Amino acid sequence: MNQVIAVILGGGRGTRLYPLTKRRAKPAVPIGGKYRLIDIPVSNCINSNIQKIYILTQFNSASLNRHIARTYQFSSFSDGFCEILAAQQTDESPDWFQGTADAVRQYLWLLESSRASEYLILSGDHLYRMDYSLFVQRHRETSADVTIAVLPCDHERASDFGLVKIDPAGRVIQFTEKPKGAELERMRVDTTALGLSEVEARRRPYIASMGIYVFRHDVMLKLLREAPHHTDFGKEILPAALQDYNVQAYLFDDYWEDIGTIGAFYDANLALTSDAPSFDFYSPTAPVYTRPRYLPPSHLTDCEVAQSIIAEGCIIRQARIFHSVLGLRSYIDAGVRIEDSLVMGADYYESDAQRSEALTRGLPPVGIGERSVIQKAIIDKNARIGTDVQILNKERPQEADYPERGYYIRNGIVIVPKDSQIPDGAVI
Ligand code: ADQ
Ligand code: ADP
Repeated sequence: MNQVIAVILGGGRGTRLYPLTKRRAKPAVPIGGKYRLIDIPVSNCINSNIQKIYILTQFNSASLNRHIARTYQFSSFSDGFCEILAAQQTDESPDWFQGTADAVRQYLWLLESSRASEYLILSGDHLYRMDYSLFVQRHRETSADVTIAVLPCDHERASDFGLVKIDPAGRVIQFTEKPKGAELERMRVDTTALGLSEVEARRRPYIASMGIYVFRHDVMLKLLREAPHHTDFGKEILPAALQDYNVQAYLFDDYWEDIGTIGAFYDANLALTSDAPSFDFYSPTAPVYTRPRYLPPSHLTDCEVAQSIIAEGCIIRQARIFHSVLGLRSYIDAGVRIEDSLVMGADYYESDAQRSEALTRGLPPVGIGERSVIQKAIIDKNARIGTDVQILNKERPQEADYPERGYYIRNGIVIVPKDSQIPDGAVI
């Protein structure tokens, strides 16, 4: 695995996760109470013995740089690294990354000088645990030029993905990016060939690309250089490669979720709280790494908590918390009720003096004020929610933007962005 370089596509403008991406790059979006999205693919790499990692991002935020620099340091006796490559203006490319392939192309000059045998192209917004060494091994065993990780998929979600058809030897013979209508129907296959039971194969009759690929070094350089107008792997590079190259499929049939939209992100976070979650952070063999912090354990007084995850450093007083994830340093005051929500916590603690000073300026302290009720919401870091606030999405719009009032609504979920404030008594 020492010959493999991982390139994580950290995100375009992050519009589908807005407003969580208002002040940070997508890979820095917090997940699971204490991690960040980027920790998932980076941890998978480390657990697969891949220690040469680049993260491509459109937007170079302070929180992402700090997180990567403080978390992923390899010993000076190893040749491992984890570096961010942000879109930048150069003489040859004065523009932003135009798409996934273009992002990689703009850094080809750097990749080319490496002595990698393969590139592992990964997405920054997927939740899954995968041993990439098996993926690379399969790529080598089949003498592939490109290998695409795939999984069986149902009809409902099929048109969100790149779909493939494969021959009995596992070679990809057709690739169509997000087909609809008749074109989608044409991509239907018999997935019993992949080992699915008759019943399962009827439920999941498509083979979807997971958007992660292994490329042979020279093949990737060729594909990206020969067609400079091809800006996207799924739309252009892969369909075009089928003709001249040995493109193989690698079947991964385990939990995998694309969490690039607010709805999927919210569902994946809350799914962590279930009795038997499909994905969890408790693996004895493949841990998810994140920045070590010296936080005290959480302190709960007289609370009622069920089906929830509570990160370190929280202070929670006489609150009722159900089916929710509370992040680092969450401060929850007496009489609060939180249901079906994701509260990301805070980057810092306020001292008593800072809290009273905030109050004299008419600003609620960081955290959730007394007697407030929060339902089906995402409260981003350092938010200041006053007392007797009700976040219930009363009017039930699915989408709305109220930046001046301190919130947005996406998929019916109320989102209070980082550092925002909701005044005492507000009803949403
Ligand atoms: P999508 O996820 O829709 O489909 P895309 O939006 O291109 O593809 O994103 C892929 C990854 O690249 C994401 O992590 C995204 O954040 C990142 N990305 C997008 N634009 C970028 C840019 N300009 N610079 C840096 N990073 C960028 C893809 C495939 C499908 C496949 C699905 C599976 O195209 O074939 O089925 O992934 O989720
Ligand atoms: P985490 O990884 O814990 O989410 P971050 O690295 O994003 O945290 O941010 C924590 C940062 O918050 C610290 O590095 C520190 O610079 C900053 N910080 C600490 N105290 C304050 C404060 N009172 N006001 C604003 N920022 C603060």
